[in-house]
Formats: sequence, structure tokens, C-alpha cells
Amino acid sequence: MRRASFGWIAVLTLLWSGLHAVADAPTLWGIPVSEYAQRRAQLSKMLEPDQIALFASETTPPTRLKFRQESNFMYLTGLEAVDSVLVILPVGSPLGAEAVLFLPRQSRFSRLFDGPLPEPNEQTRRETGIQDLRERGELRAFLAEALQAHPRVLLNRPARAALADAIREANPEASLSGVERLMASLRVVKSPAEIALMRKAIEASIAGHRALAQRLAPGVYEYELEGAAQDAFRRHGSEREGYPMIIASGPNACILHYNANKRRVGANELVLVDIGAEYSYYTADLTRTYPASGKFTPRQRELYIAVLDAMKHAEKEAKPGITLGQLHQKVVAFFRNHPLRAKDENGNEQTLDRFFVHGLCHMLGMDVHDLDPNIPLKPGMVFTIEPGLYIPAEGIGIRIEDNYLVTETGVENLSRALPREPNEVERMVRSGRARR
Ligand SMILES: [Mn+2]
Repeated sequence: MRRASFGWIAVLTLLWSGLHAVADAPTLWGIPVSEYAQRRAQLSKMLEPDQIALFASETTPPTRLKFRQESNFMYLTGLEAVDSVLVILPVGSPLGAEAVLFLPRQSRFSRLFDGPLPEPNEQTRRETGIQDLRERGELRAFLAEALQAHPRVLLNRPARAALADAIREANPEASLSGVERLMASLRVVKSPAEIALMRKAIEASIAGHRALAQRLAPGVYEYELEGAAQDAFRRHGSEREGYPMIIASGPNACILHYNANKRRVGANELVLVDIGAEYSYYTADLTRTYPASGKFTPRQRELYIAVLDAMKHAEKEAKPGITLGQLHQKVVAFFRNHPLRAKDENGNEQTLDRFFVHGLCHMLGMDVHDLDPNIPLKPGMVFTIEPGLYIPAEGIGIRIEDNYLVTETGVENLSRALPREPNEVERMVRSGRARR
């Protein structure tokens, strides 16, 4: 008995120190450094023996733009490096280990203008766990050798622009193609650390929606609403928006990619708000449609409820094994069978499916339309459901969108804290009135 309890104490101590190690593990942008290493190792295993994958970082942006690292480079390194190239080699390559990172030496001027950037040194090796760091200037010679053994070259977007010439020079026979298909299968299932960051992005986005809804009233400009949402995003630690905000009042809601956000909101209009905060390189994507006056008209309300019911229908069907395309078809059928009707541009009555004109779902992650390998849902995937109806003849556009995590048995609505029932949405808008 005594020995047994000693055993238990040993197990508990081990568990405790194990948990402690996890909590203290070094991270880059909220992701454990060891997870970046796993990603690189996994990609290396996915490559054929004659393939090689090249990921160029972004370059220093022009003055008016803020830097954002390319998502695939970031996913594999966690580094906001510039003018750098990550090479992933297949398992068993004669050229060495799976990952080689080429980094420039920083000039005195660059350090003054840009602050310190990662260089090929011991500090970067320690921070990234990438052992094979080399000078950016050595890349050409490396490619000359590497492309003999690995003539099939996979490239990310910046590499297609920056390295195509160097590759042809190194081996005129080399074949070039995009690395996105492989990255899609790698990125589509999110780790617990990634899901934690997505929850943060969603939290910031919900705060943005709340602040915006409370500011909403007839007579405000769409850009004032944008400012209210941005303020809430930043207060929640978001570094930027995941995509340009869509704040579309009245007829603008029927322009799907409207983002000028400069119209004055009229009384009794709907305002379609599609916004998402980015947090540590992961983005949310949340849409609500608000009544500017704090109350839906009867017609707005019945159409709003049709969209909400379509969404709930899709939520019930979403589970591992189904594809996003199948979910889309189920919602098209739902709208086709709905008893409500609306008139098209020629004044003819149509069933509601005629007014649902975009895809129901997309994957979500580092990019708002995240890389999608087009495979059935699996636990750990994160995606959106966003039915909408756009009826220009009535000046009505309605969309509702939440973000979902696929579980073993169905989905978890990660953005459920943001109200969407019509009464609650009305209350959200009216709650701002009392404060003014
Ligand atoms: Mn979306």
C-alpha cells in the first residue's frame, strides 16, 4: 500500500511537472515553438523525394502599409522576418535536415528604421528551434545544388515573385507549382493553441459588434460605426482587422463586397455588419444585421427569421463527415422550400433560394478564407456558416454569420455569446440609446 501511494505521488509529480513544462514552454505569437517544429517535420514528410518547398517572407512594405507576414511563412517559422527564405526538404534529402532558414544580415540603417529583425545567429536559433540558419546571400549556391536532387519546386506566393528567376537559373528543368494544396491539408485542422487564439479573435470581434450596435442610430455614418468597432478590437489586443470591414446600410447591404462605409444610415433601415478582428495572426469573421431604429419592420423581421432558421438548420446538419458543399446544398433546399416569397428585379415572385447568392461556408484561420483542402469535416476544423438573403427590389440585405469548431459529434458555435435572436438584436441596438 505504501509503495503504491509512493507510485501515485511519483506519477502526480511527473504529471505536475509535465503540465508545468507545457505552461512554461517557449512560444512565438502564442504558439509553442515545438509546434512550429512539428509543422515543419510534417510538411517534410508530405514531400516526395524529388520535391522541395520554398517559402519567402514578405519584404519591407511601402511606407503607407503596415507589415503582415505571409501566413504560410508565419505558420512554419513564427517569425516576422523580411527578405528571408525557409526551405523545407523531404525526409532523407542528401542536403541535410528538413528545414533551412536563410536570413539577411541587418544593416545599421535597417536597425534604425525597422528595429531589430531576426538574423542568422544563436539568438534566432534559440528562439525558433531551427538549427540550420544561413546567410540570405548563400541561397543561390544552395539552390544550385538542391534543385539537382529536388527539381520539383513548391512555392508560396512571395516566393513565386521573388525566386522564380533564381530557380530557373539554378535548374532550367525545374518545375514550379504552388504549395497551397499541401499547406491546406496541414493548416485545416487547428491545434489547441490555435483554437485558443481564435477564441481571442472572436472575443475581440464580439466586443466590436457590441460597441457598434450601441452606437447605431438613424443619422450616424457608416464610418462612425467602423470606428466604434475598431476601437473595441484594439482594446481587446487585436493587431488589425482580418479583412476590410463591411458596414452596409440600406441598399448597400445588397452589394456583397461593399466596404466604402461612408453612407449616412436612414431610419428603419437595416445595417449589415461583417467584421472580424485578427489576434496573433488568427482571424474571426462575424456578421450581424441590425435594425437602425432598434426595431425590425414586420417584413424585415420575417426575412431575418428565415435567415436565422436556415442557419440553425445548417448547424444541426454540421458534423464530422459532411462537406461544406453538402451543407450549402441543404440551405439552398431550405430556402427553396420556405413559404416566403420576394420579387426579383423584373417584378416576378420568386422562392427565397433565388436571393441566396453566395457560398454558405468557408474555412477560417490565419486567413479569413482559409486554405481549404476540400475534404469532409473533421474534429478541430474551424469554419463559418453564413446564410444571407439579398433583395435589391426591397432594399433589404440580411446575413448572419457565426464561427464553428468541429467536435467529435457536431459543432461548437464559438461566437454564440454574440446575440442573434431578433428580440436580443433589437435590445442590443436600443441599449445604446439610454447612454446617449
Ligand atoms: Mn465569412
